[in-house]
Amino acid sequence: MSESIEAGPAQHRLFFALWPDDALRQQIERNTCQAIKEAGGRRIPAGNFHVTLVFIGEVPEQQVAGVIAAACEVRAQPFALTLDMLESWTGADVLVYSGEQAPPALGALVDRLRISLLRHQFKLQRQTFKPHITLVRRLPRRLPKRPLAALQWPVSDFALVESRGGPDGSIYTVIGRWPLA
Ligand code: 3AM
Repeated sequence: MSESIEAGPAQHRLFFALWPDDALRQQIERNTCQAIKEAGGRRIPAGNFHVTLVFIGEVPEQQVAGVIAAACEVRAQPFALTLDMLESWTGADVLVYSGEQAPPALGALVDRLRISLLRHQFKLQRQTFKPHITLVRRLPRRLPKRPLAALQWPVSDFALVESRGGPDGSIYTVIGRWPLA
């Protein structure tokens, strides 16, 4: 058997996300650093902070263009996202910075991404969407939900991101960004 058959086609683990700029990343760090210290567990590096919109999963190399085409067809309005709560989610054992009020335009963006991916023949898992940034994984104990300093995020685009496993956790690469207008 040849090497290429044994290795199989290259796969890309992809998801759509809101991707903060450096100033927002610093603000997220400032707003959450005390809570993260108290929580323990494995902290997510600030460079990896994001809000997942749709998790797509493993996509063969030759189908990545289809994901990009699906993104290009999405039209959605810019919106303001507020994150203002700290909560731990059992099962996933994560600590997250979340928003109680998801703006309707954010829900519409998620729906349109899902619909566009389905039109391009991508199968998606059912996912309930609640906007959040994961701060800590392998949380050692559940923490009571509480308000946190609010982050006001003016969202003007969305990103397609590739996730690869690294020795110290996930390594994310932004493959493309699309403006909201
Ligand atoms: O943005 P968060 O941290 O909520 O947990 C993974 C991360 O979510 C999630 O996709 C985001 C980027 O990696 N993820 C990973 N595997 C997943 C799966 N099989 C998954 N979400 C759903 N199903």
